[in-house]
Amino acid sequence: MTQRTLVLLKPDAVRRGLVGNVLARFEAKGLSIVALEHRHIDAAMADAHYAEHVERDFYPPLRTFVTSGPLVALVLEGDEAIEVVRALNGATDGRKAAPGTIRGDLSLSNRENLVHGSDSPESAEREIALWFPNLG
Ligand code: RTP
Ligand code: MG
Repeated sequence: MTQRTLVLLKPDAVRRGLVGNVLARFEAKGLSIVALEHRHIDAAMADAHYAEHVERDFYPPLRTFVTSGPLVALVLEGDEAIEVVRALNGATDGRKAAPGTIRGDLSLSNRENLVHGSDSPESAEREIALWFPNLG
């Protein structure tokens, strides 16, 4: 089933010059970019995006990280896009993520792990509406 999912190329991806590398992986897989924006978010936007995590111990440094510089937000579309993107991203902790995945190949951190991908159809709908309210 064709799905849309919200992806973030987090500030570490922009700082490290890995935007092209990561986008190329998604495109090569066959996913289509249907929206894309370079953006530096504030704490309120970080809190809205990570609403499920705001009370967690790991959230304050995560907020600092995601607001530390510009990121690239995009919507990808394709067959089973939500699950496919999370498989390409790899496990959350870059030190444990499998080689061949974005995090497994390019990240050595549990926080600065380059990418975000929506984790369910409900999350994708909420996150796409939050980041791209004008997307039809
Ligand atoms: P994401 O939401 O970014 O796609 O990543 P995920 O589903 O694999 O991981 P999630 O559990 O949703 O955590 C969101 C982001 O928080 C940071 N994190 N830090 N213990 C920690 O220090 C810790 N745990 C998670 C990561 O940046 C993770 O992607
Ligand atoms: Mg998550």
